[in-house]
Amino acid sequence: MKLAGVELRRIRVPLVSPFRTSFGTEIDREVLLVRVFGDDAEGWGECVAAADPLYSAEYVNGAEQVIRDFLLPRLPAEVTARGLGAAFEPVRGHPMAKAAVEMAVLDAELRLAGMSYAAYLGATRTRVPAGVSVGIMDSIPELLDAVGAYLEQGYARIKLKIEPGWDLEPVRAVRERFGDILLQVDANAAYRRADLRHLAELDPFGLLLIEQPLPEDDLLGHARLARSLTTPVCLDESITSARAAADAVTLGACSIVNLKAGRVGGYLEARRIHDLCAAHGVPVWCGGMLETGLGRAANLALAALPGCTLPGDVSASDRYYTRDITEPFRLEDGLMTVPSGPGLGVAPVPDVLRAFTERADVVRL
Ligand code: OSB
Ligand code: MG
Repeated sequence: MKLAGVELRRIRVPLVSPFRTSFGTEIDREVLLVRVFGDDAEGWGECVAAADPLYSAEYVNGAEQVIRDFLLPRLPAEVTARGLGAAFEPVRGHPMAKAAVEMAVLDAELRLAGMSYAAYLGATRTRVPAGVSVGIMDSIPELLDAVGAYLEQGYARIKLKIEPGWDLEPVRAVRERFGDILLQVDANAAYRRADLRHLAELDPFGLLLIEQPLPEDDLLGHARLARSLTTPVCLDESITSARAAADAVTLGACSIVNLKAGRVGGYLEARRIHDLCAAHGVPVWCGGMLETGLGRAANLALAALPGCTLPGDVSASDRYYTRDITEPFRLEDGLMTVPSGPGLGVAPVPDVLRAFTERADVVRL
């Protein structure tokens, strides 16, 4: 495929309510969209980097600059998604920037081929159960109201964001009120090795997993923690590549893996992690980064792979946005439908996209 240019578009989409994690609060999502185009091809990518470098080192302005100055100049004349790994390899880090370009190229390629992301990745299901990630709230009653509403809507699993000072009490309150639901927690690296005894107090609550309790680079700490907890440890931030995933599993740092394309440089690397985990009997599930409908479409394809045996953070559009930039994704009987059209199977609605756009620049190749 030959590309004529790439549009880098910055949009700002308001969230239905502030999303608070141990690393910060997001009120609206500042998103970088990547649109590649050529004679007969067009494809969309979504960069999951947030405004601030709090989840990981990447942030949206930096990702945009890396794409413009270092990734686009490395695109070969004949572009394929498969070839991008080698083309981008000399640029260290910046997986979210790389993933956004790959997502757009793969969309264009698959649209030309008439094949869906799901079919390309090897999805085996047409609908997947959806979990929901519930932010840190100001009070327990507020949390119980939010969780109750999500359960009523049909979400199959609840994930509570936790941090020191907001962990045992919210988990106990949710268990007491809602009983034997599928429940897990995500600390986004808010604890330290010295918190091992405290985290063990979560064990009696029968959680599905605890996600990323310790810092990204602390695999040894996670291995020690995993040995002393009955709650399974799942890693998110630490899993930066297929090799990191293999190392973490070999070290016993986790027994479950969160799959996120942006964190690992793209959907192709995410699928490698899926395959590797499946081969070792390690359950995986599809994580989320508050994506718009574009990233959601691709995540649903990933979530439909056979090794994704736990519900993902692939919630309906209205969990995040009053108006999504694509036609909204809906939850039906606790399930999300995996797009089946060519490429992502969805595209931005022009009027909505225009309304949310702050600026758009075209880079000619
Ligand atoms: O750690 O999984 C995370 C959102 C932004 C950054 C990191 C995370 C999250 C979520 C929300 O938990 C997942 C979603 O529903 O998109
Ligand atoms: Mg996480």
